[in-house]
Amino acid sequence: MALFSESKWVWKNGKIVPWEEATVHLSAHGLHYGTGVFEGIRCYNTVNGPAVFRLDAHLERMFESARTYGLPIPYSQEELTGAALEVISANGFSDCYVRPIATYGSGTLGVHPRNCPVEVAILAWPWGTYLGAEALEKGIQVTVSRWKKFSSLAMPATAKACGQYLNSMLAVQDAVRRGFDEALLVDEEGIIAEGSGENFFMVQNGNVLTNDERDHVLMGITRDSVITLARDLGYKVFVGQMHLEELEVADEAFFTGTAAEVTPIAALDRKPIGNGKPGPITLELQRAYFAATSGRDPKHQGWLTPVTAQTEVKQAVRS
Ligand code: PPE
Repeated sequence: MALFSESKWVWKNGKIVPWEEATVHLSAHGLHYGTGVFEGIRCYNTVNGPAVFRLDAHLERMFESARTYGLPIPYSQEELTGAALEVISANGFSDCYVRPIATYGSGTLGVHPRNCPVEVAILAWPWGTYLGAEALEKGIQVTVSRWKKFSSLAMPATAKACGQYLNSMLAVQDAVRRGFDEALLVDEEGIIAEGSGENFFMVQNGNVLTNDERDHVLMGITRDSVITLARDLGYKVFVGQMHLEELEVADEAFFTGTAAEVTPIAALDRKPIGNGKPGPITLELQRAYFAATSGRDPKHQGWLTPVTAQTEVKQAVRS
């Protein structure tokens, strides 16, 4: 559950402001047309204190999403790094979710965003398990969405842009209405794309399978971390197209995402995957992921940016 009530401070256009003052006008372009890009990042209370997981990769993707949409972010990546750390420490959080957003504000309406200022903000708030308390342990109930994943020829799925989430929203709302936890979106040919807010993996004959941008997915940073960890553990990871009929005979399946972390999928449209319990390889990868996020994996310390590094970053930006 998202706990906004515990968040007191927001970084907005270069300053830390009280939560109540972090507002935009109802005429904002981003509100009318979904014109904006954002990120979702987690800060973990690691064995060495609070640290942000893969902050650089997330901010790099945010700048790439902005370039795709021609949205100029008037800050450098170093400045946003400092800002993210600042908003976490201003709120006194150790475990939290961090949400940078850059969106067109109020200037004119009409689809072309001319004369609209770019508003940049970073929010932080405590956010527990994305898909419910038992999701990580027992796995979730997934349905194949009636809503198709949009093609990257229509909107680049590799960009994390606000308006693109209407497709995800239709899919997850429909899934929940029908009694499932999450939707799996496929393209118009029935090829698997991703969840409403997660990348998708299967395990078959001891091998790990996932897809990539050719199948209209966001190139998830958790996906990338899990591929690396799977290879560290000696698994073969195959990246390519995945069809629903392959999932029928898969031994295991799981979702990955910053919010969802590594969530086992128990069943697809009520048909159990494997024996209907989280599979051993899924659980091993989940443990490896949490070892990395908690600072217990010596090999991947580089994925963690300590929140205490904040002052150094701010000094570096100023000089
Ligand atoms: N696909 C989609 C469509 C997606 O939204 C996410 C993240 C991913 C894949 C996984 O990406 P990554 O977080 O880099 O591993 N979804 C974010 C937003 C969830 C939300 O409800 O908001 C997230 O997990 O933070």
